[in-house]
Amino acid sequence: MKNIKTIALLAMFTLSFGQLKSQDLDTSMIVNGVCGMCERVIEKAAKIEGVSKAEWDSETKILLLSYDSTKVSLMKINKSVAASGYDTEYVTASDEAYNKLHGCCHYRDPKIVKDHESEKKSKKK
Ligand SMILES: [Cu+2]
Repeated sequence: MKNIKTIALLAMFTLSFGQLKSQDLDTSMIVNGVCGMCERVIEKAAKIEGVSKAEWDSETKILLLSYDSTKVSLMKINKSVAASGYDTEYVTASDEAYNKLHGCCHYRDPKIVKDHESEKKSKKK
């Protein structure tokens, strides 16, 4: 009787560990943006329920994600980021959301993108 209980407990542990492993998916995608302010907005928008990690890099434009696929879909994360005003690989932000961004974050404006690039170069010197 005791043995059966032990086996049942072990089986339960193994199952729950297996589930934890398969639930959290790691992925990455491109999100358009230019600066540190964009980083904060993008990461906050991406970190909805079910997302355990959201890290965006302004130089590579890559958003690293870890999310629980049983709680949230990748599309939902994309839509949340787009709603904050940023274009993702899969969802384009509405002009309305984009226009609400801070002036220096208007990544669709080539002049602003260029300004940020020269900013970075001068910082490196
Ligand atoms: Cu910005």
